[in-house]
Amino acid sequence: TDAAMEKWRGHGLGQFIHWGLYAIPGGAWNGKQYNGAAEWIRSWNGIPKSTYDSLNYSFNPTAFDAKSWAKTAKQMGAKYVTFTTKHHDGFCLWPSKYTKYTVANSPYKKDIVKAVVDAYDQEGIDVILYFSVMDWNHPDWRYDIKSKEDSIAFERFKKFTRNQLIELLTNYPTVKGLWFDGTWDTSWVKQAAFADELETEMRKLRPGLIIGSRFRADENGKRHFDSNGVLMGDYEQGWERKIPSRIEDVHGNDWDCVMTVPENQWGYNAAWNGHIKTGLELIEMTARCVSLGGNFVLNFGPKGDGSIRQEELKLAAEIGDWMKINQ
Ligand code: JFZ
Repeated sequence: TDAAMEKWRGHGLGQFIHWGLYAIPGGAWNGKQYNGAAEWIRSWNGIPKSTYDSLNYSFNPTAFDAKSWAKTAKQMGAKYVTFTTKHHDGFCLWPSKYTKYTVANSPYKKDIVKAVVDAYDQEGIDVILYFSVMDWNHPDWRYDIKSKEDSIAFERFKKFTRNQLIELLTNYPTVKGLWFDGTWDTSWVKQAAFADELETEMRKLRPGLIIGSRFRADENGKRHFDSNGVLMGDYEQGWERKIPSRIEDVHGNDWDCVMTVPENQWGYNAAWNGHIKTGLELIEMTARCVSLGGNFVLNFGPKGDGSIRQEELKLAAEIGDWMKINQ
């Protein structure tokens, strides 16, 4: 892990990509544009599970071209990408053997994760896989364990999670690490011993694997430290849409800051909310993060058809021009 982290530390700028079924409605439902995070639309808009879950039958991104995504990242100067293999809705962009809710059961059929990994590999850009433990589609997911049935279900869910992670690391052996999400609920927080075991298993399978600190979390989703205050995981994932002010704030840990272009939207939303960051602001944020020893990871939310919106392409080009004269 030391050599792997040495490389990771030098990346400076990364790209985040949030892409999944939520990109199809793009923040709108029944003709009403919703101003919140598009990837949460099912939850915020009270869309019935069965209605949302059948979006897989509409997933056919005809403009998806992983090579052009990777070229955009390269042109921007990104040294790594963090890509959503499965967000909270549970839809898998790879043909997982452990659920039917995958790209294999969409009109598109093909393995998106493989296309992304291959294209970025070809550009020499490291790939980190985003994985949400929380899974709104899976019948065994529980926010809390209140009964015997719940605990039996959650035992199955742990196996399912373990199987999917081992599957990802086996199918895509070139990926460098995992960026975790959806671990803040009590059912998962209570699984410390299981997380220890799984971490050992993953590290054995993939020596040098980089595991983000959000693999563990408390109920606020904010803490990823052991009882001695030592960071659990190879880097601190807590810097979300904020940048530390002083070097003391990072307590000597490695960290990355993930950032949205609008206020707080990750998946594609046709209507961006709040202040829309400019190229100059994003360049300044990159410089601030690097000067404090962290990596800055700028989020992109491709459209339902797989294309990247013009505004994001323009920002990538602006940042890229600046990166070119600074490396
Ligand atoms: C999570 C997701 O819910 C969101 O959709 C997006 O993927 C983002 C990158 O991660 O949101 C979080 C998770 C944790 C915190 C804040 C937002 N946190 O620890 O402060």
